[in-house]
Amino acid sequence: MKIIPPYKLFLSLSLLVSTSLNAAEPPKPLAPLPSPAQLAWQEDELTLFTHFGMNTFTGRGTGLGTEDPKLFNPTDLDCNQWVRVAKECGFKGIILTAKHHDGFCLWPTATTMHSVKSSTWKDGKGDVVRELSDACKAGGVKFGIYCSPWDRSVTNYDSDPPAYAKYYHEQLNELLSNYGPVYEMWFDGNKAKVADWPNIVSLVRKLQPNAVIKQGPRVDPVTEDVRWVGNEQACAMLDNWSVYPSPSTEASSQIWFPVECDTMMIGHWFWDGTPPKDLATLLNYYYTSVGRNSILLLNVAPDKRGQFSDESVKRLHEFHDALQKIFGTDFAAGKSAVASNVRGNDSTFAASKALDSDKSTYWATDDGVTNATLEVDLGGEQEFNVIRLEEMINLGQRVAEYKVEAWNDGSKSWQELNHGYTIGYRKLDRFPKVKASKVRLTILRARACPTIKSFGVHLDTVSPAEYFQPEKANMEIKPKAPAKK
Ligand code: FUL
Repeated sequence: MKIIPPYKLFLSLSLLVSTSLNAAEPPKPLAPLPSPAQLAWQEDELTLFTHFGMNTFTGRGTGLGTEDPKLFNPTDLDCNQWVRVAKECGFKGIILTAKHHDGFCLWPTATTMHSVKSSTWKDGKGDVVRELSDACKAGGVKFGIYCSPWDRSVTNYDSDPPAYAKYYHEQLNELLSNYGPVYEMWFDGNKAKVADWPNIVSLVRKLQPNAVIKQGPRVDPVTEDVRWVGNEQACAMLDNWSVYPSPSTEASSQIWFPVECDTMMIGHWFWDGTPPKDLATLLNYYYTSVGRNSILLLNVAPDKRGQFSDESVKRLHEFHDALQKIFGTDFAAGKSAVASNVRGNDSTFAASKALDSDKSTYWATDDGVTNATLEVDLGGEQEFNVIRLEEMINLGQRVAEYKVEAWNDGSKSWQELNHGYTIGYRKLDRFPKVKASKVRLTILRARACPTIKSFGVHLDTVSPAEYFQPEKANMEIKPKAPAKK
């Protein structure tokens, strides 16, 4: 038997002790926090909206409610095509307008005859909600429902709110009981006023406990999970807190209430024969939504056949390929990095953790350290025009102000690329191309010690240069207060 000399035993014991002394506790989560459903929703990043219904056939944006149900007649509905395209192009969910403002129901509801039951499509035996929910299940894409509170097909909407509330309640009951899991219940705020709204929210919670609820009418206190961005151009504010009301207010209590950005790629919500928006516009939507701590809910209106047009499919593929090209290469990945402070000097929270591909690791500072830098050596000069920052939002949203700089070899000084505020799930900062061998992130203010999951450096050669000028890159659309829907 090999005898271990006592000095070796002592050395390995003291090594054990010192490692455990250096093991720092992870930062305590900072309330408010996302629910598991809100977190999963945010991680989807890209989702599709499909406005399909009576308006597809009449060409109206807002139907009257008096349309003849026989007008609804898709010649070749193919929900599997919607799902296939969503999957191929990186969209994780599809939300269908089961009922829009005109009140025509895409499922054979027992509540009204103003539905697919009275149409010529499949001799009144069709069910679009069923076809899409089945296709989503088969294809592994999440299924969401939009059911407009405002309904122009009934006479009691304004005159008898309790009677309408009962009717609407029953419609939701059918939709949320008979079609399997629903990941997002999308309510619209447009002219929405349904008596006893809290009951509607509880019904969704009861029937689909894992769904996120998009806020429709503004009813206090807020009990929904997701709020509207305040415009239809997928443009979130640069300073975008999921903490609501924002920490800059005096609010005594706050909830996790992230922003959702919806916009249209084709059609004015419903199919109207116009061509899809160009690739540069779609990429800009991505930067101003996913790149500003939100998600992109992109409307792709199916045509009168009930399919995405060839042009739409082509554009979605181009969008997907462009994102792969831009974000598939990260010049900071795996490079060496140093931080001004590392939590407990523990390598678990080292600067390098923001440069690995592991989404569960992060750079963190000691408690109370809300001013810190992280410097990355790119290992040689690189050209880039996008910086990507991500916080570990399951521990709460923390950063309130930061700046990003590049090392200028000529002047031997740091040159500011961007001065920003919130980061959240993801922040993408665009600026005209620079060449540099080092980049530095400085956290200037935070609600508690920062937890940075990722710091990426990218080159976008697809978008036109004008989108990297400050006027476009930092464009904001102030929401009309209060947000309408
Ligand atoms: C709005 C509606 O009025 C539009 O028609 C569309 O459905 C959009 C997503 O929400 O409030």
